[in-house]
Amino acid sequence: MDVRAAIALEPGKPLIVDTVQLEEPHPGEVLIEIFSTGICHTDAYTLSGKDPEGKFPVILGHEGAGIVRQVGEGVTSVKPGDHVIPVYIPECRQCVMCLSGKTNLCIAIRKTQGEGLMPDGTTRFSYKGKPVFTYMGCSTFANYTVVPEIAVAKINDDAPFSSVCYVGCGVTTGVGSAMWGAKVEPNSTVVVTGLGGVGLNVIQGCRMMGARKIIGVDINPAKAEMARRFGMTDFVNPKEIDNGNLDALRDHLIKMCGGWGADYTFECTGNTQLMDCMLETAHRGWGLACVIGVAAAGEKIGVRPFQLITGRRWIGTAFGHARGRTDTPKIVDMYMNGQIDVDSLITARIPLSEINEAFEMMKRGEGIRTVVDY
Ligand code: NAD
Ligand code: AHE
Ligand code: ZN
Repeated sequence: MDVRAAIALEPGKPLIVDTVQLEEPHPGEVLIEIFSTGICHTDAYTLSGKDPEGKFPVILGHEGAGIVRQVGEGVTSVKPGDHVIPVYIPECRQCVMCLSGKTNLCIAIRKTQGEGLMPDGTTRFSYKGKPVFTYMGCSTFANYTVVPEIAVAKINDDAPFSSVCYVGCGVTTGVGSAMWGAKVEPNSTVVVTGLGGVGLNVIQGCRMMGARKIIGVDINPAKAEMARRFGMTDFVNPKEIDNGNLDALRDHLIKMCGGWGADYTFECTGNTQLMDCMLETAHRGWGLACVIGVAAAGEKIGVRPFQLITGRRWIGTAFGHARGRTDTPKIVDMYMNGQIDVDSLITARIPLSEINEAFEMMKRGEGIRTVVDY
């Protein structure tokens, strides 16, 4: 069938909005009509050419919501008409990762997904007769997409697509990191670097868990107002602390947390120097530093091991530790019950034809999340 899509033909170039061809779902796959998709910083990262798994031409996008229109042979968990979110971390419930109960990082189709292919090693999209790769198993910058059944989360039928598409990545990553990743305790102190689409959700997650002091750190002071609305108690602009010297920033943050550091830190920019700084800002004896931001291949983090010997702990999280099919609908329900605010963070809604301008806005630091409504 013909579908409308934004195609990334090559790295670093604007997307082409055009008609592409989509094949029917193969066995074990699901055709979804996508009604809305958010634009996450990770889409911009892959488009930049720095992602070692970036394959081109590709249809990016991994923050979508829509309705199942057709299912391939053998599909039993969803049916046409179901409202769903495609998830980039699937949940097969059979692999060693899923069965461990210790991680959300299902391994069933990770290899082909990273190669931009469906589990059977082929592609479903094509453009001008040539195959187009799938992105993170989702490719939501198209008004129809085909995804494996194990990557389809069924959600509340009443949830508005234009809001809950964002649950497909940023909301769940942020809120889940506080709730399921770090398991923030009541009355704790927290530092969050990067007050964007993910960091602000970390902040609302930490507030929900009862943190008493939440320090937000961003080089863009325009982000502070929204962060305060979401629970930030103090704002620090690193540029104003000894001209951006990160040792000085660390000492400043440690002092703000009472002298021994923060109970929890969350790094949401992808800057590796800040990741080191956030480990060193964690409390002596027990502080937990959580890496969320994505850094390019070849970039490294490193601190003096003494920092770990003296009780600081380093973890990372993908999709906020959320199990794709089990936990995504729970975050949608939290939104529907009014426990979390998603709408205030969606600062622009646009048609697909304006998608390149949305990437430019992200680069300029304007707004928080942009959603494309098909
Ligand atoms: P965003 O563009 O909305 O926000 C990034 C924020 O970081 C901006 O406010 C920017 O001003 C700030 N920033 C950039 N450099 C900074 C610096 N040196 N010091 C302080 N602040 C700085 O991006 P987002 O969508 O919130 O994504 C944030 C990061 O999280 C990206 O690296 C993205 O790839 C990653 N991510 C990871 C996961 C995961 O599962 N681990 C999920 C989603 C996104
Ligand atoms: N191909 C990238 C992977 C980057 C990465 O870590 N992605 C996160 C999700 S970011 C969503 O916005 C993730 O899920 N990681 C777990 C996984 O298995 O990829 C790179 O840099 O190599
Ligand atoms: Zn994302």
